[in-house]
Amino acid sequence: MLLTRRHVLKAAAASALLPRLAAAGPVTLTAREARQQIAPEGYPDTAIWGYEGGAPGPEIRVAQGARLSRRLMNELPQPTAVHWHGIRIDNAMDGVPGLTQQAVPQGGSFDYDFTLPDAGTYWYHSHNRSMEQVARGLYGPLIVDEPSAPDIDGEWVLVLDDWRLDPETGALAGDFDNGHDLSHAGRLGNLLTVNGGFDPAYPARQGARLRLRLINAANARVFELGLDGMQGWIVALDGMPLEEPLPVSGAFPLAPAQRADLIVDITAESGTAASLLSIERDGGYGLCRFDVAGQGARATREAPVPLPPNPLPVIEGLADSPLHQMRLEGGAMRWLDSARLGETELSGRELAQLGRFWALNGQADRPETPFLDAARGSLHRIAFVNETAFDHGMHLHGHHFRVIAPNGELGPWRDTVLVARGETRQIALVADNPGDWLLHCHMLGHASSGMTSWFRVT
Ligand SMILES: [Cu+2]
Repeated sequence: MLLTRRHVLKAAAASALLPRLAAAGPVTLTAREARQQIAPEGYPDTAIWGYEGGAPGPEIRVAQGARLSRRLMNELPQPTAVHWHGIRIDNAMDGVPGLTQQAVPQGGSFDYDFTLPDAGTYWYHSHNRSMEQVARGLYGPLIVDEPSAPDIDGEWVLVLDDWRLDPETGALAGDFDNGHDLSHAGRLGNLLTVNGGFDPAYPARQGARLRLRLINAANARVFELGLDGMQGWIVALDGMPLEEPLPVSGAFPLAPAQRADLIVDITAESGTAASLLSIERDGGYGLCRFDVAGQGARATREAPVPLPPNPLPVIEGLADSPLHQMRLEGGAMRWLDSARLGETELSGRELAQLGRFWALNGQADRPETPFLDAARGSLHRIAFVNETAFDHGMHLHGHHFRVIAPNGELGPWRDTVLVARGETRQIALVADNPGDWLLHCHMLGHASSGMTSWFRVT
């Protein structure tokens, strides 16, 4: 083709437009390798994988009801995908490779675009080889603001994690799928962090009322949390407001993937520190601290009012709803006799050689047919029967559910329920979000070695 002056002019005009088009393009979320000071100052830094090169990745904050749009760019040496944990999301945006999308190859991209129906504290994380990719740092906070904010003086998003580091080199231990971790409690770290660092400090005033948004991003650790130098209330769990704020007294658990929103009043005096504590058998360890300088409000305040409720479904006729049992089986000390892998029944020994240590209802991988095939809008009870010697945090995608208390009353809305060893926990689920949804243990090594199933809503 001959280039005419008209063609040249058109090309020039197009190139002049390019910078503007690029600037107006989608907001990216790049998953890439980076280095970060995870261990205390004086120790070497650590090679991580992070969104925008940070662990946690950038805080994404949107208004309730708004759309979120992000182009995932994969600069990792592995395929990846992003799951938006706790969001009652359009199924195609849920980020589960092999179920809702293909994993994004190295150098590839994927456009996520969805609305956020509920206010609250959520998070995003890798859902491909998650036991490795989340341990390497691929997670970040996702905050959805209420139309009217609670009466507070400040707010901190606190992402909790534990890391398994070599103290000499700062390197992350690379044994992500070692059989001992998989068959026991999962990968537990030797360094506890908040927002990707050791014992970070935040400023505060005595008497200040703060909102703390706690997110457990650890692979397997159930944090037992306590407060020192502040008194507070739990006002939301897994993003969803409690009907009445629950005063914090003593320790409260936060299982992997769970969130808790606290409203706290700083009681520590100016010149001292208040702390978020990890309660262990031999005492409490500070996870992060609030250096108190100066005085805020003097008067003791009344308990906070509940956060505005989210548009969750109504649960009626629970006693008449079908009850589905899911047995949690296997692991160390209760080794599987046998379980199915695909259509094949294998012995526990054969499964262990294949890195499978757990099963859900006798199936040691995600089955062909769904655990539950629900009509849209129908109400179901699921009983998680934990026959193992370990705790498991069971997570449903695309939905929140209500925990059913032993006395039959409906408890808080959650997306992840901790089922202690030997315990049975029932939940009530309104299956109102169409699609194929994962149901799995959020101890990520357990999920990859047998504890993954799914349900369908049509
Ligand atoms: Cu588990």
